[in-house]
Amino acid sequence: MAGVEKPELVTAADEAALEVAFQARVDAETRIEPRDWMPEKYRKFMVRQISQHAHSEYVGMLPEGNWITRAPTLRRKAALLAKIQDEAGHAAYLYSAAETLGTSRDQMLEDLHSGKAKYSSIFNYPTLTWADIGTIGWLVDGAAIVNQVALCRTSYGPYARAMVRICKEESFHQRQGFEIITTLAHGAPEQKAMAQDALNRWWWPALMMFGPHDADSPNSEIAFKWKVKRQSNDDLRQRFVDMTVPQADYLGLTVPDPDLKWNGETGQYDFGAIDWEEFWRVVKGDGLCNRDRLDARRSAHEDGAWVREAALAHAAKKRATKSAA
Ligand code: FAQ
Repeated sequence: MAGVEKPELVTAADEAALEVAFQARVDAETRIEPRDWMPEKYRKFMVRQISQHAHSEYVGMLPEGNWITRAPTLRRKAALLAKIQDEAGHAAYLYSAAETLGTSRDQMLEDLHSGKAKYSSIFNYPTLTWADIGTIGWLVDGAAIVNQVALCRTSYGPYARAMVRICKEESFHQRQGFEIITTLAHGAPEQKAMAQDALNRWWWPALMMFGPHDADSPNSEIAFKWKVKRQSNDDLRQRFVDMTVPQADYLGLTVPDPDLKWNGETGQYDFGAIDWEEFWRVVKGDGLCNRDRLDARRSAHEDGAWVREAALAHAAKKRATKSAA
């Protein structure tokens, strides 16, 4: 099916017809591409979600970056470095995908640094021990995969394609985390206690990554209509719980939820209430590490100004040499 390109002059009637054609394309599972006509609301919605996602990958390097110098072996250090570098790559693909919608990287970074833009709540929790690094791979990347596999079929082409590659890399991240946690959980009693303590602190924040309950999720209705979302926040959260509890059992660790129990009728785990007050506090900037994370990103941006200037000067010089030739 050919793309619906924007005509030069658009009347209100044209606009309504274009919107109908746009929705028909979405309903027919045809990907929306950057040069296709799209409603302004769709464009803004995608910039919001993709840029928040990019910021999450970008800020998400910080909790793990904290442990590069303290990784227990050279092998662990090499794997952690590679993982963190992958997260930088994910941010880069996602910023590029958002740029195809007409925003700029400078604008997105300004919104992040000013505190205007959101990023995932999970990255506002501290990494206190090496077990936290294993737990981030196991739970945080594990939750990210559950959410992002669904996004590989999202309606905006550049975002969906970025997600395919990101998911492949996230599954390596999940396995490296699970391997760290397996080693600790099957190690000395002190190591097992570290693994349990990390699970105690990261379990509930990991469940919060999926966002508010469906009934309190203002973006979901339109996200389903535009096939940005394919599965609801609660359905994905449930899938994550069902997948992760048997892994904790295998490790001999206890999920910190007294209400967690298998429900033979639904074929799923029932689990306890999430502390939504904590969730919103963290989302609104008052988590344990929100200020540190933004300060670290702002100073990295300022310290890197000379690299950006040098790269631009080099590109300008190359262009000038090419046009003179
Ligand atoms: N944290 O109406 P909904 C990763 C906001 S990547 C902060 O349900 P929606 C990889 C939401 O933005 C992790 N804010 O929203 C990695 C909205 O506010 P707005 C990031 C949250 O968009 C691993 C408001 O609440 N993944 O981890 C959160 O339909 C290890 C109402 O919520 C993505 O970004 C939250 N947890 O559903 C990196 C995936 N939840 O914008 C390093 C793409 C909700 O109206 C190390 N995003 N909010 O002002 C999505 O799938 C969706 O945006 C959801 C939220 C599911 C996150």
